[in-house]
Amino acid sequence: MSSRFNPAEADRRWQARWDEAQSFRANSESDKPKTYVLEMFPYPSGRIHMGHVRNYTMGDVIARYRRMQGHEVLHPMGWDAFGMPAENAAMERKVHPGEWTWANIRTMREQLKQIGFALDWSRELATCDPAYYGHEQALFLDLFEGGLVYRKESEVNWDPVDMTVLANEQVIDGKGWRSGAQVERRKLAQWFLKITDFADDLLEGLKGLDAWPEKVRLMQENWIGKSQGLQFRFRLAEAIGGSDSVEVFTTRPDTIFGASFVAVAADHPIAQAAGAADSAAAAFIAECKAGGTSAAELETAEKKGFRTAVEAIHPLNPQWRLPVYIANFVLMDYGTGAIFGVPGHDQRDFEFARQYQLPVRRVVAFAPNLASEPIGNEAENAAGVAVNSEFLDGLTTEQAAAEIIRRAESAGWGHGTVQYRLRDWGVSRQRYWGTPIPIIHCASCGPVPVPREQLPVVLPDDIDFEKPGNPLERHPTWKHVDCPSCNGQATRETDTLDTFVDSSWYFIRFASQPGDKPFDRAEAEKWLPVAQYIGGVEHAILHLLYARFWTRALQHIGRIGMAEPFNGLFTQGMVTHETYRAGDGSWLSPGEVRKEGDDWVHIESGHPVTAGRVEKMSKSKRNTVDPEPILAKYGADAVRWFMLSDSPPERDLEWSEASIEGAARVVQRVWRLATTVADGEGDDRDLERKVNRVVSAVGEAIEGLQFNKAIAQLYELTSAIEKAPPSATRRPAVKTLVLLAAPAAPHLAEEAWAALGETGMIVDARWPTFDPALLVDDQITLAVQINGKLRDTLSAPRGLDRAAAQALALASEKVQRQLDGAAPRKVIVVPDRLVNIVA
Ligand code: ANZ
Ligand code: ZN
Repeated sequence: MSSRFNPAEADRRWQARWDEAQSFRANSESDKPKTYVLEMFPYPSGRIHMGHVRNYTMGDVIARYRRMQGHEVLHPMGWDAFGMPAENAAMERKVHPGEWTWANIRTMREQLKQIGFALDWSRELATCDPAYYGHEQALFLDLFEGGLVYRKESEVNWDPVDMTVLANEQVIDGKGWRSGAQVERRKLAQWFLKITDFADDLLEGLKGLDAWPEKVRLMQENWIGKSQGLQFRFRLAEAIGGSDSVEVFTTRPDTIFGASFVAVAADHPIAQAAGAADSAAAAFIAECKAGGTSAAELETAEKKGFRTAVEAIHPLNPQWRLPVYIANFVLMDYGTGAIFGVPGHDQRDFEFARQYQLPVRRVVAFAPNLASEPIGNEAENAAGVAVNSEFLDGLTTEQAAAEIIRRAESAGWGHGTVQYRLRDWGVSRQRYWGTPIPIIHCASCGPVPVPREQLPVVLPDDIDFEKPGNPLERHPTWKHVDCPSCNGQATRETDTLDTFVDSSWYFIRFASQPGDKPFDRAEAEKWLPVAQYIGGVEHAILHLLYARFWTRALQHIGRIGMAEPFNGLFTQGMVTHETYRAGDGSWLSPGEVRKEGDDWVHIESGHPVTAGRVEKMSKSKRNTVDPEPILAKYGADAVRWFMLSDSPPERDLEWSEASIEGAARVVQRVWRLATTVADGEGDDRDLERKVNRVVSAVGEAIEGLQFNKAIAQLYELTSAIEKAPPSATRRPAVKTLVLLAAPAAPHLAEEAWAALGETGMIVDARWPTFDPALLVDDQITLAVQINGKLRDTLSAPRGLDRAAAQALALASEKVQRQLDGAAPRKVIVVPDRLVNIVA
């Protein structure tokens, strides 16, 4: 028996054994309880990074733990394989996006396999595979037929150099993130999914997701952004462009007596009419259109407006006239695209009023007697009581709002409404590397779905990235087809689907993958919802919301019987590393620097290096550590162990080679125990109790996703066994230790299991059980107080009688020092808990 565990050899051997035995193949027909464990599938960017390793190790521990508990576990892996980086690579390196992507998948698959994850590779999928995206096209058509897909002109961020639409996040300071060109707003016909139909349901559903982080639920809630308010009309003193009134939406009807102006969005019909009549108005509208469309951008931009010639009439006082502006901070697609401005109580309106010398009136105060307090340097948006507001005076903000809504409804000038910030999901992308939208445009028939038997609509391979824009659009033949409906000449839709569509249903396809349809409902429902989903918090909003929507949409059209796809969600922290900079400010990688004494130097040049903040590993700061050489040096189990041990999983984990070395040493210690444990005589009750407690604690920690605590328990048990004298208890204790370590360090566990003479693989062994009765400790902690103040804590045997407890407490050095020779007046004993000395 070799004295050292040799991961390089053992890892490969056990991975091959699991493969041969198909240990992790999930059987949908099994009658065991089913558990679906899923980590967010990776984008095949090139190589596995430490973030992946951490994420997948956590999921793997749960999967292996449940398996040992006798569950049938589905733990699949695949590739979120469409998207921009592949096209960028194509442009920069002249390699086909598909070739680049598949090569990355091959590399990363091999890397993942080296870590020994308990994955069902037979279910592997890649979203760029026609065998996947063809089914996605079918689902798109199902939703289309179900009335959940529509086409509409909408404003987009247009990059005139790259000739493409940019997402809001790709617009930086009004410029395209790649080209640096000034972004324009353009109207483009695009496909939308009706996520807003489900806005309230998506919001309500959050309440039931109690195994989700509170912060993620809150982020989704804010994103959906439900506001209760009032929608009402201002009559206009004179008509403009055929309208004699303007409809506004407000969440603060209580402030109606504080109105100083009315403002409409640049795209509002009233603005358009003003622009048609007045070139200065038209110029202002054009100015509004330059720059991004994101709400954040509008929020921070300088508030600007153009005063039109029309005036609005206050609904509660016909003598009261308000100027009507076109304003850059009013959005066309929120509410009604028009507002009334209350500078005293809304910051945007406040800034606007400052700019254009409009009145700033107080209509809300903390208390009625503060009615004449002027508004200071900022709007006061907090609730309070209405002041300077006629019949509303003295009512709370909530009461005043209700009163205005009541009056508006009874007088017929407005009605209470609910608004959502959530917009329908625009899924059209003017890109090549995505799922082609399965629609054909015909001049006489309009948009026609591609007939099902013609699916998948496959991307053409012969494309060129020499010119900017969408290669599908300029491909010589691909888009030219006959109309399925009238046989006339028609063209394919050349937009592809947002890659978030690909990730909105992959978890269903993992659960069931028939060849002839996206999934089999009955089979999918055997696995779903996912019991535990793990991924980065950067997906807290979009991906998770889209996946929840997609599942609801499928439920709506009768394709699946559930609304929520992910029962438990966990968002793990990041893997971080110190950053290093050379004298010229350029970033240096950890491999290029060395510590000399207290200073860092550049290995090659010997120049001094500045060590900077500990930050998320990223290519741009060059502070990444490639998992592969680390795996080669220390083996999979040490890396897995480290990933779990050093921080709570929701917190950042700072990379440290010293910790990896520590983990590698524990692996060897467990190995040594397994290979050298000698049988002794007699039972070791202490060790028995320790083992029992650790079994309970490790299970509890894994269930609570507190992996670092589970690992800490394993450390403790290892030490306890090492220190224990020879007995008949040691060998079973080692066996239990190995079982408990199996989810975290599976290769070591298999090897040790065999060394202990067990037959069969540990992956097929059962998780140890514990005796709750033995959890009760024989030692208790006794608190000792003097006059009610804690002075000492003492360890004492359970069940000590009062006299003995009193004696023990009085013998305490700290107590004696406090009493300073004085005799206690009285001693109160609460058995097994407390001794209070009255001095
Ligand atoms: C008057 C008012 C007074 C407002 C006040 C706020 C404070 P939330 O709560 O986010 O839904 N608003 C309405 N439609 C808008 C649009 N299309 N573009 C920009 N702003 C718009 O925001 C609702 C509030 O945002 C509305 O309530 C309206 O301003 C403004 F003390 O009306 B409020
Ligand atoms: Zn036609």
